[in-house]
Amino acid sequence: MQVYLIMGSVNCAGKDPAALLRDAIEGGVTCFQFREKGAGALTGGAKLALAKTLQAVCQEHAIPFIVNDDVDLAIAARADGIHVGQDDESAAAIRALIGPSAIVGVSAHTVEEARQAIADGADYLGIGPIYPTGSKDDAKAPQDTRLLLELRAAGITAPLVGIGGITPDNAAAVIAAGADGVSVISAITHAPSAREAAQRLRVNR
Ligand code: 3NM
Repeated sequence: MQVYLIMGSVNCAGKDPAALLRDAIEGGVTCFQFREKGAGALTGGAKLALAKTLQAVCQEHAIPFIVNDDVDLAIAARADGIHVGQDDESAAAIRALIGPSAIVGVSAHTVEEARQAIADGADYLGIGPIYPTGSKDDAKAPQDTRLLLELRAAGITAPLVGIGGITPDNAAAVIAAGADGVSVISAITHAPSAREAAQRLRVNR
């Protein structure tokens, strides 16, 4: 999860999601999360069809395909994993549904939430928003790298992925604060070249 791309059709601004994903992986994306949310998001069969298309691209390149929130979709598509927030079921409950070998990621906003998610068996934690983001309507206040530093100072060794407003220019600060990887939507999906943006994230982190 060094360079972790999150994307759904609404993030692609008219570009073909599969082509964008392929470009980004060729640039250096190491993990993908399908997050089909927001105004105009696909539902039902169309959502499953896009999931399968993007999963095939991930499989061609041997990177994990992770589904955001939707446990039924993750099971139906046989995804490699699922990422959930604090309002969803616990990592333990999700793992019981999706299977023992699945990757389970949890968003955490405090040290307590992080400890609980790890106790529940989360494989990694998403920490954010680090910087202001325009990609999530209900994002919390940005906290810069403060929580990453706090988590590491508290002795938490679980894999941490920073999220929110991360770009090739600030990715190194996120890693320096203790993150194992950077997770982005717009830095790649809105870039003139997804491949170049992914390359720069990979090199600069
Ligand atoms: N989750 P961008 S911030 C999906 O804080 C998501 O948990 C966040 O998009 C969190 O890279 C966010 O364009 C959006 O800022 C990240």
